[in-house]
Amino acid sequence: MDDKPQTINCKLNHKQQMNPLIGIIMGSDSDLVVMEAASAILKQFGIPHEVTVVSAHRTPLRMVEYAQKAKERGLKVIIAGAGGAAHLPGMVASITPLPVIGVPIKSSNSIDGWDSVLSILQMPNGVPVATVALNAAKNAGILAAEIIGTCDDSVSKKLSAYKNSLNNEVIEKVAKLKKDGWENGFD
Ligand code: RP5
Repeated sequence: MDDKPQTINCKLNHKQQMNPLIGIIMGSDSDLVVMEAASAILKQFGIPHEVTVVSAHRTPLRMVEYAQKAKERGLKVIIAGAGGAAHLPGMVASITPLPVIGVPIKSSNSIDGWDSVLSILQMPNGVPVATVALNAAKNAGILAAEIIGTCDDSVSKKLSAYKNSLNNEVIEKVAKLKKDGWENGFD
């Protein structure tokens, strides 16, 4: 038996870098107010993506078609947001081999948001959904970018720069706090 580790080359070619790599879907256009944060951060990282509405309950056949065709259309990751009885991320994950990131949304039919969180989080063994915090579409976008970054150095470098900027923001606040004292706040 050959126990040499296999080389996996997943570098994206130019055409792949131009087409949408990430699909952002949501159960209703009323979710857009939350989900647009995923698109905004992906734009910041220069990652092509698409945004559309796919409802597990109102358009089940569209959901199946979207999930079945996602990989062959060149998508690498799906971000799926839904509120209330939030079945979209899990159902899409049950069909596609792509990683699915779920965004629980506190929506008009949510009791308190826990309904959406648990509907997306508590998946059975074999069908994972990477669930972010309630309404945390920005984090879903960052996680999707990190997955793309495993194959694309330029994206990975942008993520490192982004994390450095988060670090620097805190260090600046620490210096300001030390200089001005905590009683004056951070403004
Ligand atoms: C869910 O129902 C959607 O994801 C949305 O969060 C919620 C409410 O949808 P609308 O009634 O606003 O269309 O399926």
